[in-house]
Amino acid sequence: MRNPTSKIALPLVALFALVWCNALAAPDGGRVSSTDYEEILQATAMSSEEVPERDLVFVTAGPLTESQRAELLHLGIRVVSAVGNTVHVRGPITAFETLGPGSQALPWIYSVLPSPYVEVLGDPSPTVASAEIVREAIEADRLHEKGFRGAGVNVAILDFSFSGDVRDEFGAHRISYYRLAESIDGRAPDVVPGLDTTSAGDHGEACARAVLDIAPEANLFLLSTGTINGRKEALRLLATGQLEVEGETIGIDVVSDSTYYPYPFDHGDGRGDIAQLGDAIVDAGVVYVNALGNFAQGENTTMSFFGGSFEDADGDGLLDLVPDATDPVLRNTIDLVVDPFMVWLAGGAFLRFSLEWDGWSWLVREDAAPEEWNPEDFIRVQDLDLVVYSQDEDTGELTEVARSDTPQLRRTADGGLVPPTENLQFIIREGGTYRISIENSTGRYPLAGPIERPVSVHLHVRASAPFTLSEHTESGSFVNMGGATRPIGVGAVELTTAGWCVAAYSSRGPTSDGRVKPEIVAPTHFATVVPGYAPCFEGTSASAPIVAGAAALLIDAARAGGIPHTPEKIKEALLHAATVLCGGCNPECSSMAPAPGAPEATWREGSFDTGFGLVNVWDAYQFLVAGGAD
Ligand SMILES: [Ca+2]
Ligand SMILES: [Ca+2]
Repeated sequence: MRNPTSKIALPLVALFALVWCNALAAPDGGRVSSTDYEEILQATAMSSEEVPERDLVFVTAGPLTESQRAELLHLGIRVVSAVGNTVHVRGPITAFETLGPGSQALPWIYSVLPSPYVEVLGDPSPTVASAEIVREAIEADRLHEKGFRGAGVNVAILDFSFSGDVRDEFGAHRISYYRLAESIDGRAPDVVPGLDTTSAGDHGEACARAVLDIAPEANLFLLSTGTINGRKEALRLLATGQLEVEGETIGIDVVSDSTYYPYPFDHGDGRGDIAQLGDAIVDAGVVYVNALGNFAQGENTTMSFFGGSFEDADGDGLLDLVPDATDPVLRNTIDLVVDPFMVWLAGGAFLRFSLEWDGWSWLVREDAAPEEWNPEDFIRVQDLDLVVYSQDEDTGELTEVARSDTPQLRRTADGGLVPPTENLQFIIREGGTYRISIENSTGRYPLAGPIERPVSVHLHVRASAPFTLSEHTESGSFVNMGGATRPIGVGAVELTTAGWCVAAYSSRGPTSDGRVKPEIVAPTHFATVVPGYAPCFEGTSASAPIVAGAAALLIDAARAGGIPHTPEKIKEALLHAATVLCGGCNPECSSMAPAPGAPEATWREGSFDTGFGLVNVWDAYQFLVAGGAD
């Protein structure tokens, strides 16, 4: 089979060479995906007086300037919110016409993300456990018997879909719903009481009920944050350790977060915006519990992950993703088989790819500001592009379906660097075999020359129809908050005939800098009455609130006993007391030691699939009472 990309790559060499010569030149490439662009063109062609509106997220190099805001307004695009380098915008669909493939307009926008919404974590699995079985598994019932049920502990739940059911049922203590009112002029949003009526679903409600399964008397503050900027703002607010609502100050003790945003902010090392905010929240005295993700499975799944360190040894411009394969297509691409029947049944499916590599400025050069870099520093960044093909079932021929080719080796207008990420989302009408390649475009820049290096890549794949990613990777498959240092990253265990075993999909560690993730695992696939999830709630989404509930019980007990209970103490107690699950649940113990330097390594070994083990809140309480003595 011929290599289908060699023809496509050639004309780009010249084009990017010109771009490189002028450091401030506009980027090339369709920042709006071709599927979206077709929709925009169709709307533009309509003579209808009613032009539909569209929300998009622009990723920029730095904070939005006043002149950039004015440029957008001129096009009829309003800024809903701008937080750091993500700008949530809204406008008539026709206003985005200038951002199509090949466009030179608005050069300070280097990426356009089609969906502004934060994702939830959920995926199918086996035996349904009752709330009683879950409480027994983590020994929460023993704390209940001592009268510790989370009374007076304030737990915030970050999500974007609440229905109000939990409040209606649990009236005895405080359960309050809030939403972030994103102001249209880009000001920081206010926290407003009440349900967010713009988002359907009840994922947050299922999380709330899971917290109450463990800590039935905890106060809940359910915070609806539907967009990436809403989420960043919510994290910033929580980094003060409290919420200010209508003049009232509410101190937050625990945060439970089972959401993620399908865009990477670091190389899984906890140094990006989102992870740093997670750390700041813990610094403010709050126990932060986050679901690690459901990306570790490769077969018959809707979320998967591929990662590793790759070179282009055969010199065809594509990273050798399967270095040992002799066939060039098999060596340079990985296959994604999407269930044809399910795509047919749904009349189509979306595929989403998020590629990220180790070219972040802090990983490449820490000793100089980007404006002081020399060409070799830029070479260390590397410019990768993501290309997806469909493969003909009979002939094996590949046809390019979508490409994300943001130029990374370009200084942005404000002297910054373009982050090492490529993002694609598009609709397919047919299932079957798709192939993914990662092009290394670094050599097309004259200043870069032939210098190459192995590149560590992370690729998250998400689809609305089941697929199989044959070359999937478990290691490092967590989502954006997963790399944070101080929060508690939670994996999922399911009840099986062998006991509590790690779920195949539960995202694994370690972090890119070798730290143990998950820190702990908790039951998933347990009974719920929440309509959208009944009869059972699953995924790491369901496990994180169990740990949040456990933390609430510990804080309740610690307060009653006058025991110090900083977030570090609570985390240490939970991790120290967790029940070791060697090999997931395999009786043959083979847990891996954490990398040297990991703080937990001094007192316990952790594995990269189950962390320090299954939550045991009773033993954690004993550990706290004993003053943390080993
Ligand atoms: Ca190659
Ligand atoms: Ca690129």
